[in-house]
Amino acid sequence: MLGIKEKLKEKVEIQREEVTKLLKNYGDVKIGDITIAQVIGGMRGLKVLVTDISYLDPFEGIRYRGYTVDEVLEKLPKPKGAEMPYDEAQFYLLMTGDIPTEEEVREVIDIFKEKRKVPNYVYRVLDSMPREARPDVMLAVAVGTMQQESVFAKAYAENKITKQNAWEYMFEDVLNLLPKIPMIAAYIYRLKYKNNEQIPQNPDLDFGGNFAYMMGIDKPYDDFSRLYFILLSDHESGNVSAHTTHLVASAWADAYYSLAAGINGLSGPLHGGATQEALKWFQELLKKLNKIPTKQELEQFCWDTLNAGQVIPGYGHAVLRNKDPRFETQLKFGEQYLANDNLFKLVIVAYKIVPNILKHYTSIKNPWPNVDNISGTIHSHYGIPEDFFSVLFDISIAIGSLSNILWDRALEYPIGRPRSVTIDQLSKFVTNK
Ligand code: NMX
Ligand code: MLT
Repeated sequence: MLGIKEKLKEKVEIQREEVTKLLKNYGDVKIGDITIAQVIGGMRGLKVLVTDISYLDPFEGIRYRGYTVDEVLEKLPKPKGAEMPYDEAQFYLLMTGDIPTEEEVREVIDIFKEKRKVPNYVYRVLDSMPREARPDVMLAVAVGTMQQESVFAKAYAENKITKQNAWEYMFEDVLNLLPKIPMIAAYIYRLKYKNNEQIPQNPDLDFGGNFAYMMGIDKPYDDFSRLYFILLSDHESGNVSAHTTHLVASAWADAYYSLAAGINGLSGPLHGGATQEALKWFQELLKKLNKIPTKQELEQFCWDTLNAGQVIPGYGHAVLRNKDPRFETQLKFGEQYLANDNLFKLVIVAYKIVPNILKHYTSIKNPWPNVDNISGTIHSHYGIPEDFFSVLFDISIAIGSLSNILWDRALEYPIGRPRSVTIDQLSKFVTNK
């Protein structure tokens, strides 16, 4: 068996040749045009990023390295007795493009276990932060604090890095950093919400299983953790958090700086924060009526939200134009384990009604529930407070974003640097047409 590093070496060589060929022979070929609406509209629809980690088809949904969500869940190896695959297997898939064998995933599990011990100074920094600090801020601080561990930064300072070998140092950083993220997240959870009563790691457990164990939450939360970390690991690297991580790394910042930036990028209510907002919206509705609403009551609540000039959180998407398979997969999990949960019942009722309300607005391009619509309900079912939700999303994006920046270095992508225009220039451009 080839180890993950040797396998990557082989694949990097092949992809480098492909990129060189494309640049050399077809560098001038146009793959699209830019409109003023796209320039003003957050680059919506513009294909200006390149990644093989995942691809988002607007109608079919996400494919990780070519595999649909269902295929990934079916094909990746699972821990004994578990319903969901190893997150380590998803990492292997995103990194190499191959579904790992049991032996191949075992190598990653062993590396992750060996590297998951968090330096003590990180805990000291976290302990000294105000208890009011948001948990995702604490996670970003913890990751930033560990920057001094970066093998890439050290090698750069010693003039050891070349364009060709940069990815190997990045690889070391990625393997050192990723396994620590769920450990730190669970520590923050217990510190903030469980009176700092920490649960030591269980060396027998995998990435997702050990996270659930350290959180102190019983089965099937281990399987939900594994599932959630897979589902949100990447979305064609174009979402704010993944894109931020990539952009920061493009200036040859190391994995620690880059991921800390991505964690901050996830926080906004239109992105990772939407999980919290969606749950709040459902809770408010339930509190107001004290029962599952009728169709009319739910419709009225939607109109009240929209007429107040607010978005209905958990619906819509910047790219997807159909139902999100990541929503559907969590729905299936909910049907199995949350059938008696009132909030979950509300998610199902809303699924049938809210899209029809949103369809009244022709400007809304996707009226369907997105991934964040349901995750908060499941997190809260397991007792997790709302402001911790983005930390859970952060653990997921770490898997995809770190795979991405490894490949960015491997394929020698340059620093990201788009050009800008002024409004005046745009106006003149139109007048001169
Ligand atoms: N409720 C009300 N209005 C909406 C919604 C919604 N759920 N979704 C889109 N719109 C509005 C949007 O604000 C825009 O209004 P205006 O023309 O006045 O500026 C119009 O519909 C067109 O927006 P779209 O082109 O359909 O969506 P866009 O790509 O701009 O934004 C989101 C995508 C996801 C930011 C947007 O759908 C939204 O704000 N949804 C609610 C928040 C949310 O659930 N975010 C989570 C996204 C997933 N994630 O994991 O990050
Ligand atoms: C995500 O997975 O981060 C969200 O669906 C947002 C996006 O892809 O734009």
